[in-house]
Amino acid sequence: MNIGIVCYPTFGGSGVIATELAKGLALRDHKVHILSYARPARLDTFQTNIAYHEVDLSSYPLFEFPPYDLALANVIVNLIQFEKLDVLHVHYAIPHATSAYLAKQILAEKAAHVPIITTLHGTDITIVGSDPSYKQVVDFSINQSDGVTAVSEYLKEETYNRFDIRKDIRVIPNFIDIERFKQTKKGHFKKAISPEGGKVLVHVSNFREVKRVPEVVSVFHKVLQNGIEAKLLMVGDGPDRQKAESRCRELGICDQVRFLGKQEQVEEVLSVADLFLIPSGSETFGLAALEAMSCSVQVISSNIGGLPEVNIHGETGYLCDLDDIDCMADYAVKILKDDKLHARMAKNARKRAEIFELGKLVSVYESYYKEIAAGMKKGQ
Ligand code: GMT
Repeated sequence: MNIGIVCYPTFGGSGVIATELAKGLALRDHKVHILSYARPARLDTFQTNIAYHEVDLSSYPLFEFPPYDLALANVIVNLIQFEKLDVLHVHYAIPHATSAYLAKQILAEKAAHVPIITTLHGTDITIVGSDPSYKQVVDFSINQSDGVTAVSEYLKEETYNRFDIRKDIRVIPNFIDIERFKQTKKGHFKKAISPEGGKVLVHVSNFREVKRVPEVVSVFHKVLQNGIEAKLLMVGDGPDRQKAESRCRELGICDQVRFLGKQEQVEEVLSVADLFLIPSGSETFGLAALEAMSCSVQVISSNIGGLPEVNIHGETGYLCDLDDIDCMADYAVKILKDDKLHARMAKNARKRAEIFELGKLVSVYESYYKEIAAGMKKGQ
């Protein structure tokens, strides 16, 4: 098939999933076109069958905010017309589903019909999408898509609860490249981080408020108070980094916390981790948790959103109520103090991650594209 994929280029989960899906489809001989305003972080090497189309925003003195939605719609129209796409798959509803709808209307005049599939990822529904500034448009654009998928059962239900959706939403969970994300021997790195041989705790996110990064530091502080020698690696960057650094200073534990910034090879950091912390206040799936689990790292998370569909309490780690720092620290200590439990949960985490193996879910998306395309042909 000739497939168009629209996504954000940043380190956020939706961009990662869209790019990995593109790579997986390209390996199966589909021709994939990725559309974004910058080269996606995970599109780091040349791959036959993948073309990248940058949406160019020409500036004009009148525009304080150049209309990206229109520029994107324009690129979509060109691609469908000249590259003869069989399907257009947009990741994250805002503004991608709306640009796709606009392109569809323009193309209808030219009698070109291409199925449009929207994958809902998270904050496009739970935070930004539900904001009154966007809600009506998001609602409309989702309903205008030919196929709609959500990355978890939780997100599907939230979408029905928050919007007036008349479409059937298919749950297709996020996935992981288990060959890339696996524990590798990184003894020298572990020694550099923790020369005295203590435990290494890791957090990875884009440091937005929902990620609760200061709380990660608080959980870690309590772990130290329990007499566990440990270091905390904070991977990523974003608006709440200062707050997290301040929390370290307030608690007097700056020497034990390292802020590594954005990392391309997260799997290398995860390979030295003894525990992963993700106390998010909103998480529709928790791709970062899945990446950790695939590297055989146990997860301590909040029990909100889609996290319980990924991290299984008592098996792959533990889940606690939102902001219950004591609970998260107690479970962290429990795992870190018990080698047998630690080893069992590491194995379980990897096993659970294998359920979300990339190849299986690329096949599910392939079938879904065909199903939606066939449905459209029937309806014509
Ligand atoms: O909100 C983010 O962290 C970024 C966002 C995205 O769409 O880029 O992440 C959401 O989608 C990810 C991939 O499907 C999910 O794994 C994350 O749980 C989800 N984030 C939130 O719901 C906060």
